[in-house]
Amino acid sequence: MLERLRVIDSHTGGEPTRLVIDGGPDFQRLLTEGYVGPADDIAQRLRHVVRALERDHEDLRRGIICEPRSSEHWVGAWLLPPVDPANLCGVIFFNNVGYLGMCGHGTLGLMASLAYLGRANVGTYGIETPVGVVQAELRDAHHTTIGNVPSFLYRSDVSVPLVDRASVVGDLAWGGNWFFLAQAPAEAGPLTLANLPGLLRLTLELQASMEAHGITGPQGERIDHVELFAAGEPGADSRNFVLCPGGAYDRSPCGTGTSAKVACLAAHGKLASGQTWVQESITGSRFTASYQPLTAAEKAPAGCPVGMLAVRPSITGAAHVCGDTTLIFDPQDPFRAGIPA
Ligand code: PYC
Repeated sequence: MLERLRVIDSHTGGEPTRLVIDGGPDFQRLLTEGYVGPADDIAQRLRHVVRALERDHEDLRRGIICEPRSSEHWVGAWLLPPVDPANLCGVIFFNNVGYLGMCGHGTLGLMASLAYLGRANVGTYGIETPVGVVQAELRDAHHTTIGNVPSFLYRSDVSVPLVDRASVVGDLAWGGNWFFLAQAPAEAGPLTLANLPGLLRLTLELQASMEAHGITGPQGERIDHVELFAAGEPGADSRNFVLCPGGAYDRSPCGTGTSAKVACLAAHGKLASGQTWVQESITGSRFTASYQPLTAAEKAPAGCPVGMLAVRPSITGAAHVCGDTTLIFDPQDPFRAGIPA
């Protein structure tokens, strides 16, 4: 029998998101079946769903996001019913190689898609993710401000060795995903689309080198995003190039990457609380970011070094719906589960 999934496609500053709104796994069941943790631990319940998806639904993930229905540049998003009815929904983001903790551009795309569907009006909503509940303030049909999960600098002055050229020194930080952040070395050339092959070569080597040298997060987490910085065009504080886990680069300034960036700036004393930071992407699209320190009542996130300032980043950006489609999965289709990598 043909399986059908309705998806809403959007892009956020050029970076695409495919939101699955109908069809696929029974998430109400996956949220409860086999779950033994505390009922009100929303992030843990969504991580439980991620494990079930990894165990039983890899074909669907690959089929939705890989060729021939999509490509490695896309981020997918499963729309879930909320665990806490006070929140608008849950969302689990994925890409060509697996699942993400959070996704900033994807959350902006989610809100534009829900506005398009008439499921969200201007206002502020809780969105449940596997790394915590984020706040999303829909400002109009396209613009949203995200109050992201607490973010922090984990280690600074980390040297990542490269073959045949000087090591790159930078920060390891959490912004809802793990990042290595560094000033782009001069020999990398400019952060421009014309220089993509060189930027991809360098960042892929940095990603592989961290893996080979055991450079990880505090619990051995893979540092799967690499973010290089250079001066921005007028009006932007900085321009970035972000390599994603599956080898694609982010066309947007990367919401979790910009969160990690403001956490590093805060920890280095280079950005005051409430001060804005305009982050430009390699395509020229922009997010406006700022942060607030956690309140005394808020717990520092797991893995945050003792004494390190953890902050709550806000990211504002725009997304546009660009497709409203039904995907078809035919059991007789040899590439039903995508073209194998
Ligand atoms: O915007 O957080 C983000 C993101 C992560 C991977 C691609 N985009």
